[in-house]
Amino acid sequence: MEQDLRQLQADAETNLATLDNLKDLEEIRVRYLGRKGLFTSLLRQLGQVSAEDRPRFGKLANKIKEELEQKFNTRKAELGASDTGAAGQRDDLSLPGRLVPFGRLHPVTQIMDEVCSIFVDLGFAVAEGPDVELDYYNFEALNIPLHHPARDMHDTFYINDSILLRTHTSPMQIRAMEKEKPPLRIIAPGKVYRCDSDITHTPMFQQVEGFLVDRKVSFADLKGVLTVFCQKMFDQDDIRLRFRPSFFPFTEPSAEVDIGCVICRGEGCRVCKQTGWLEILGAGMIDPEVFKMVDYDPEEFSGFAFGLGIERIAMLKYGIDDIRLFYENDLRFLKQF
Ligand code: 2NL
Repeated sequence: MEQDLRQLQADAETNLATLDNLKDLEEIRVRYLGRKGLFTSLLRQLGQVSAEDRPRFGKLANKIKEELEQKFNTRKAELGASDTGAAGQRDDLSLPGRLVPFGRLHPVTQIMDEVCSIFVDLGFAVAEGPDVELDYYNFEALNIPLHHPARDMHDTFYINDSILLRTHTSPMQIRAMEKEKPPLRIIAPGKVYRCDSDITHTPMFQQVEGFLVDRKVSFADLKGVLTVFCQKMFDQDDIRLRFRPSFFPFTEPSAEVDIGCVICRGEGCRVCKQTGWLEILGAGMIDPEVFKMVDYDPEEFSGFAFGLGIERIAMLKYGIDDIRLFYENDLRFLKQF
């Protein structure tokens, strides 16, 4: 009996050493260790062995079986590394690797992050808040009372009489002023909504507004901050800025700010419509009426505020002429950034 067991083990090991693929390995494993294999039929003969010898042979049989199983597993792992299975062919190591699809940030998000980080470097803190707002924070507190003509400019999505989708991120700035006393330097980035859609408008767009309040803040401070921002954003130290008088209900005086065209450098081109200038943001000195709404004394404090559209900056930076491209989710477009 012992002789037979050892012979079986030796045969199995010889087979194992000479085979060279997983298919043969499985065949041989079944032949020796399978339920109806050679090993099992040998064990059946254990019944004919004398009761006295049986435990010894039993133990030996178990030991040999365990050893064989171990050796099959080791060989299987060795072969597995270089075998493709069914066809019995090896991997072609010269094939190029499979590319893992790689995600990236949306171009508007990339510009948003860049804008925010420039203002953070200038000492501004970031305040975020809800897209669904109270009429009070979106309009009333910003010196735009009910029936004020400025409400028409905003094409607001109303949810009910007092709740709406914010049309700008200024509500966050009002909340910040309600909570804290000056000095304050805050930017409010986020999505805003207006019922409008054409090549320069989408119903949702993204905005960064910023404001600074302290004693003796002047229009010169506003010009300084916006100049540094434009220099960094457009990577151009000698960038030119132009302030055109304008009107916003929440600032006085107000201005629209242009930069020298970054495409033609002022020569006149399609993007700047031959003017040499590009409008990039609106700004002004915070209206005393807004200060009164948050219980700041306009005699003691002054401040500036500004707002800029992120898609507009992305369009200028990348030479895109239709804002809707950003939100059509066409991967052929998005993959370029
Ligand atoms: C634009 C113009 C602007 C502001 C936003 C503001 C906020 C507070 C008080 C006063 Cl809390 N002003 N924001 C001021 C001037 C212009 O945005 O063209 N945005 C795209």
